Amino acid sequence: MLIRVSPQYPIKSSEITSESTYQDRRRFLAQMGLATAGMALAGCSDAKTPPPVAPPSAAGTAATDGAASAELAALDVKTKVNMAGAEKVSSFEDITNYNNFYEFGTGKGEPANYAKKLKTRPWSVAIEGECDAPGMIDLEDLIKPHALEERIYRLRCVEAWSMVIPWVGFPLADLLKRFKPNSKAKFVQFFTLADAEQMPMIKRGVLPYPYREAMRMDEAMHPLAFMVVGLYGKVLPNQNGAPIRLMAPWKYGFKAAKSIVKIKFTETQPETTWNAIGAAEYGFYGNVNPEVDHPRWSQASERRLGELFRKPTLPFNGYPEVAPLYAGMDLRRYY
Ligand SMILES: Nc1nc2c(c(=O)[nH]1)N[C@H]1C(S)=C(S)[C@@H](COP(=O)(O)O)O[C@H]1N2
Ligand SMILES: [Mo]
Repeated sequence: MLIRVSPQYPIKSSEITSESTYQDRRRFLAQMGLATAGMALAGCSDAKTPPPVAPPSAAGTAATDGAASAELAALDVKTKVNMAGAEKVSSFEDITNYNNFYEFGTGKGEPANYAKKLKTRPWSVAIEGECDAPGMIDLEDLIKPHALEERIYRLRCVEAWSMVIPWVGFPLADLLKRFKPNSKAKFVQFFTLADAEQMPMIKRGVLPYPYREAMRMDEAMHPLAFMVVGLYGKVLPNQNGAPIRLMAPWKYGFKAAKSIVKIKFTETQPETTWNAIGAAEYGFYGNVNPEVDHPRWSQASERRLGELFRKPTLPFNGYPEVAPLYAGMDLRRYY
């Protein structure tokens, strides 16, 4: 019942966004081949070292990059909103070659390599828990009713590096409402694919799989919370969490579960992967907060990929409009 092969979601070839317009200023630095560091484990409690301080290498060259992105279908993007001010958008190379996706390896370049063969069609998402419309929904049916938007958001990893990414997707709230969460739905949990046949690190990985994330319902319903199906105007590359992943830009990147296969509404706070393996280092909330350091490194500043100097980290990653969600909460305790 769940598997139905259906056409790609809305695509219009005239809508192709030119990568070059975004990345020309970045290409120079990337092509200098600045030394790769990338040794620190993504928000991983096993890591003994602080996060890397050297600028990353952009593993892709312009040539391979063009080839890779050419295979990705363009999406029919209806509106575009820049929510990163005057900050430069990160290059397609950086966004797609410097990844955390532990199911495919802990090195920053491994997901780009090993996720190539991930099968993202057909795909369906199970809807469970405290809602009046549970069931299994095919990816195309999940996406179809939504007008696709581009949103340029900052992404801040708990490891203290950051990027600016032009995501394509739609508000998470609009999706969740369709499943009619009931009055007991206080949290929503996301489960991601854990297929040992396709994902080399499922059996050997440092994390318990499936990777799980969650938010309070009011956080998930906030207009900034975004369901992502693409970037740079095209279908999401596998290493970035194809075919569908979360983005809550005021939270550390580990909250942004990739390759989602199940959404579950719960009454009590669900377990989340990083929090379960290291609660002192990875809070349930995971809100970006320059005043609450990771036990092994400062969160006061960050390394923006492609830039030479660290920059200060902003409360809620520069999205203060979410602050009312946490009114009256001690953000040092609920980090
Ligand atoms: N399933 C899954 N989702 C995941 C991760 C992961 O290892 N597995 N890593 C998270 C972390 S730590 C970050 S910073 C972001 C990185 O997203 P990006 O590679 O698209 O920039 O994905 C998040 N989502
Ligand atoms: Mo991260």
